[in-house]
Amino acid sequence: MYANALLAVLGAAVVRGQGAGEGFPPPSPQTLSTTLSGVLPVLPTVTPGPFAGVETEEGAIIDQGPANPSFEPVNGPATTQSSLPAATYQAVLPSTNFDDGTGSTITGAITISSNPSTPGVSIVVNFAGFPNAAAYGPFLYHIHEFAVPANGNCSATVGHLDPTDRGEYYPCNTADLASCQVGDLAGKFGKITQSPFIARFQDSFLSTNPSSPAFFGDKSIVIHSSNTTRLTCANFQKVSNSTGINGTSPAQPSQTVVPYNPGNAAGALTSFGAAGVFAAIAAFFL
Ligand SMILES: [Cu+2]
Repeated sequence: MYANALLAVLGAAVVRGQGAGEGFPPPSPQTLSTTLSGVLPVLPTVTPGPFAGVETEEGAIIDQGPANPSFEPVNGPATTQSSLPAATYQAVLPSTNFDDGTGSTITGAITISSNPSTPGVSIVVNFAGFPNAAAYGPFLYHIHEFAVPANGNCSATVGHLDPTDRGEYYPCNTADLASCQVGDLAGKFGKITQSPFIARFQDSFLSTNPSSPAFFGDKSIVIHSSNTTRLTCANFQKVSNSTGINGTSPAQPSQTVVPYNPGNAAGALTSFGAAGVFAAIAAFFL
């Protein structure tokens, strides 16, 4: 009942949000200086110096290069993660978007859990409330290198989780996921083109081991518009010491969206209560 009520409210919000977004141009690109951007969206071995000749917007590259299937990361392909510690992490989007210029608020959560049966992790994405896809999409989402600070500044998360030092000039080659940026979820699994967006993926290269360079648990998720404007972001929080989203259950999770209070994710999880969080997570996978 509770979940259904939430969905009804959410559905209404989605309709209103899409209506509000129609007819409005995307937010004006905000090109940051290299010193403010603090990210290296270039090929370190190809482009001399950080950002040389590369246009960036809020710390992310705007125009990617052409497909280059033979390109390999500077540090070699990503390492397949096995024998990971049992853990589930979740990033719950805040109730207010970082950039609300689209007139729609993206809500929901991404949950990532270690996988005892196959290498890597299981990823369940459950987002809703995207603005009009024709105007602002398709949407990108990545695991970024740093956590969101208390003021909610998504730009402070800097660039993508990229332990192999691939950079993001060349698009991810989906035929060779080990060559992609580890944090480039949109590149590996596809951009978001529908709302709600509910999906489940297996990823071999993310780690729940805090000592691994591919550890994501102290990092963040960032959702961008098609021009890479950062629309919203949230920090991953450990919600369980078990592999909560494994098994043979159907790939399609429910559309439950975890309630969220303004502020940082830690505060929301505390106020929501551990039992509620676990119930919500369970609802994801039923
Ligand atoms: Cu990103």
